Amino acid sequence: MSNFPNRDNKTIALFDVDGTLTPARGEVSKEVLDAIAALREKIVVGTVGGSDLPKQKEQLGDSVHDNFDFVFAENGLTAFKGTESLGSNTFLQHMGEDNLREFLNYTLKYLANLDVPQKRGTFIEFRSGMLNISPIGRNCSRPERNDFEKWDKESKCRETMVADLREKFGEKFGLTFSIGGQISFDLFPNGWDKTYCLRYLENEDYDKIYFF
Ligand code: M1P
Repeated sequence: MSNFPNRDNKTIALFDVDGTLTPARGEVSKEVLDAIAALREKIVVGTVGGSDLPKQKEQLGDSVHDNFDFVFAENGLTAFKGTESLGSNTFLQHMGEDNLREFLNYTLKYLANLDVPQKRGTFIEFRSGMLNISPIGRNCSRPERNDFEKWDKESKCRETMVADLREKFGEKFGLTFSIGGQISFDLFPNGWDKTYCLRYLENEDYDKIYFF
C-alpha cells in the first residue's frame, strides 16, 4: 500500500463483483479497471464476490491481487490482502462432522418423503460455504425447472420445508435459510453474507468503509 503515498489509507471502498464490477458472470471491462486504478490512487479498494476465487479470477483477471488491495471471494470465506492469504473457512468447519451428519440424515429422509411430481438428481449440493437443497434435484432440465417452480408456488413445498428445517436446526446450528432461485434454497451459517469480510478489516482501523 506504500505505492500510493498521497492516498487516504483510512478509507476503503469494497465492490461487489456480479452486476457491479462486471455484468452477471461476465468479464470486467478496461474502463472499469482504469476507474479502479484511478480510485486506488486516492483510497484503498477491495472486491467482495459471492463466487469462489477461480470464478472471480475468470471475471476480474488473474491480476486481481495486483489491481485490488483486498480480494474477498465467497464473501470473504477466502480472503487476501495483496497476495497474502488472511484465512479461509468452510461450511464443514462451521458445522463439524457430527452436526452435519445429523442435519443431512434428517434432510435426506425429508426429501425422500416429499411427493414432488418429478424427481431428478443432486438433491443436496455441498458447496464450500453453504448447502443448496433442491426437492426436484439440481440436474433437472430447463422445462422441468420451470414446471417445478409453478408447482412449488401452489404447493409451497420449499416454504414448508424451510420452515421445518429452520425450526429444527436454525437456532441449534446457527443457520440462515434463503429461498432465492427457482428450484432450491440455500442455507449457511448466520452472518456468512457480504458482511463476513468485515472481520478482516477490524484491525486495519478504517474510518470509512464504503460498499458498492
Ligand atoms: O441466485 C439465486 C439462486 O440461484 C440458484 O438457484 P436455483 O437453482 O434454485 O434457481 C442457486 O445457485 C442458488 O444457490 C442461488 O441462491
